[in-house]
Amino acid sequence: MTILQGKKILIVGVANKNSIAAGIAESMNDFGAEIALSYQSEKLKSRVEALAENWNCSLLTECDVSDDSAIKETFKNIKDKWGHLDGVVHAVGFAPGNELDGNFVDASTREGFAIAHDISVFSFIALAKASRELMTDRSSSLLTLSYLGALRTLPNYNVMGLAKASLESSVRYLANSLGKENTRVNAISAGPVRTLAASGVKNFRKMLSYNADRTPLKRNITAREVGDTASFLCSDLASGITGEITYVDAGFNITAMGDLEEIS
Ligand code: NAD
Ligand code: 0WE
Repeated sequence: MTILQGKKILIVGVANKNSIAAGIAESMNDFGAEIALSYQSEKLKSRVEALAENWNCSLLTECDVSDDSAIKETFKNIKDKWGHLDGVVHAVGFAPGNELDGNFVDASTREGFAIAHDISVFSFIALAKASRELMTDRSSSLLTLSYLGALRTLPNYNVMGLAKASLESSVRYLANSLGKENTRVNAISAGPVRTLAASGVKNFRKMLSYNADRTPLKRNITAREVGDTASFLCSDLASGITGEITYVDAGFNITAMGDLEEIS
């Protein structure tokens, strides 16, 4: 299928083959998109280069999203190569490790809050600003990745929950702001996936099995499943959808109580 044929899309946030952004790149490549990738730092360059060979990736560039000049340079490279752009995928999230360990009130600091919101939220707005002239008036779309911790508490997610709440609000404000230029803005709220960002998290294995047991589908989701929904949302099949948070979580968010068989 070729629902993304002729679409040029920048994907920000591939670190390795397990990244959700890698599942998105793989799907978008299968659906016919032309892909540009950006990676955070020199350290990741060779790994992302090797992955890019598997996809129809014609542009690879370094971009630390906390650095305005790096963002500017990234879109200059895209403008020089392509002249325009049809989509930007933001799959970036970060808080300092000590913010995500222990009781929310004990763990929270002013600096950690600022970093989490800068890297995980403002960067999406910064990408929207910098891509604007390349995307305007050409049925383009912006997509970001959220998590249910935006709306509900869970152990240790702490300041990232606040950042995801702000990110989801940004989706609505950006959608309203850019709608008249025919740019759509959406988020996927994904269920837990074992990625680099998840690997440092205490008890992540337990969380995956807790989650799988309680979803209607009785399993966890894959990065490729997130990728396929991303392909849909960035395609013209989704031309009427903007400002929306789409759940790819095997149904976890809809339940208040699961099956009671196992409970004493
Ligand atoms: P990942 O570690 O593979 O990806 C996170 C990416 O963020 C990495 O590529 C990293 O290089 C990048 N990044 C961090 N700081 C950056 C900076 N300053 N500049 C540029 N890039 C930077 O992990 P992932 O789980 O694939 O995360 C992708 C997105 O998905 C995040 O927004 C995360 O919150 C979200 N998400 C993850 C899960 C999960 O369970 N893994 C679930 C729902 C949502
Ligand atoms: O959004 C995420 C990942 C967020 C994340 C993870 C880390 C770990 C390493 C952001 N910054 C960092 N910084 C680090 O130093 N997810 C949805 C995956 C995730 O992360 C959790 C989770 C889940 C689920 C952290 C605590 C509790 C649950």
